[in-house]
Amino acid sequence: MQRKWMCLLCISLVLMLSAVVVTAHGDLEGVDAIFVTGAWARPTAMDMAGMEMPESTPEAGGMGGMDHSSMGGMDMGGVSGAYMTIQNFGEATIRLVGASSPVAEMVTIHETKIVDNVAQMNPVEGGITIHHGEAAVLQPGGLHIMLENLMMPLVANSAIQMTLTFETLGEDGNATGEPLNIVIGALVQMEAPAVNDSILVQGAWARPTVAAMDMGNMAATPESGMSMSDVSAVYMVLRNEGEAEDRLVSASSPAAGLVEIHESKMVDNVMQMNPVEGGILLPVEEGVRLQPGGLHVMLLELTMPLVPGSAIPVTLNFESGASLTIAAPIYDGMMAGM
Ligand SMILES: [Cu+2]
Repeated sequence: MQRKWMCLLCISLVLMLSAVVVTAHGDLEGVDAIFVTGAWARPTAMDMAGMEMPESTPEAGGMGGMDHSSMGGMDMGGVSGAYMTIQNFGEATIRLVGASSPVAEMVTIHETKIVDNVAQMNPVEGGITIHHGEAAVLQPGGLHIMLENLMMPLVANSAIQMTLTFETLGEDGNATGEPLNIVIGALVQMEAPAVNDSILVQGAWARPTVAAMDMGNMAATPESGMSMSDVSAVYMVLRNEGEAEDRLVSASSPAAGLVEIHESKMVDNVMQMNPVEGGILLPVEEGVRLQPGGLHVMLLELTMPLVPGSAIPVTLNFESGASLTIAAPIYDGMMAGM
C-alpha cells in the first residue's frame, strides 16, 4: 500500500487551510450553530442483497441521485418518515420551516397526535421553533419529516440526502435575513441509530466523484489506479462533549474498500496527504474541523460512484471504544459556505 498520496482533490484549496480547532458553542452562528444528529428514515425496501439491481437503473440501488430525466417517468410512490435531533447552539431562536430531498417529490413537516384514540398526522403549521440552547426531537409518534411520492425505494442500510431550511428569528419573533439551508444525510434503517452522547458530528459531507449529469453512467466501473473517480473524502466537524479527550482512530464505509484518516499538508510547495498517526485528537468541548486541505476521512477503492444528491453511511471508530455511524451527503460542501 502506497502511504503517500498527491492530494489531487485539494490542490486548489491550499488557501483554505485554517485552524483545526474551531470555536466553542457560545460563538457559533448561522449554520454552524445548528447540529442535526441521529438522522434516519424508514426503509421501504429490503437490503441491497435482496434487491434487483438492473445495470441501467440507479434508483434500484437506493444510492441514486436526483436527475428526474433518468428516472424515465418511474414513480415508485410510497411514503416514509425521517427523524432526527436538531440542537440550536446559537444565540438566536431558529425555526425549521421546510425540507426537501432528492428521493421524494413531496416533503413536509408533520406531527402525529392521538385524537380520540386514533393516531393522526397533520402538517405542522409555521414549522418547528427551537430556542437558544434547546433541541427539537423528531421521532416516531411525534414530530417527523414526511417523505411522500418517493422516486426510488429507500433501501435498508443505505442513506439518503435531505435539505433542511431554517429561519433565524429576531427579538420580535419575525424571520430575519436569508433562510439557512443545511444539507444532511439520513441513515435508512428500521430504528433510530444508537445515541452517542459524547461525540457530536456536524455538517458531514463527502465529495462527489461524478457530476449529477453522469447519472446514466452510474453502472460504469471506476477506472483502476489513481484517478478522480475512485477516491473521495469525507469532511465534518467533530465535537467532543464527553468528559475525557478521545481520538478518531479509524472509519469504514460500504462505499469504499479502504478508509483512512488523512491530513493534507504542503511539503515543498506540493500538497501531500498522509495517514494521521494515532488518529485525530478530540479535546474535551472543542470542535475539530475536517475540511479540504486539512484533516479528512479518505475513501479509497470506492465501490460505487459518489453521485451528488445521494448519501453514504460512514462508521467512525473512536479510541474510547465508541463508534458512530453517520450518513454523509454527497455534495460540494465548499459551495455551501460551511
Ligand atoms: Cu487523503
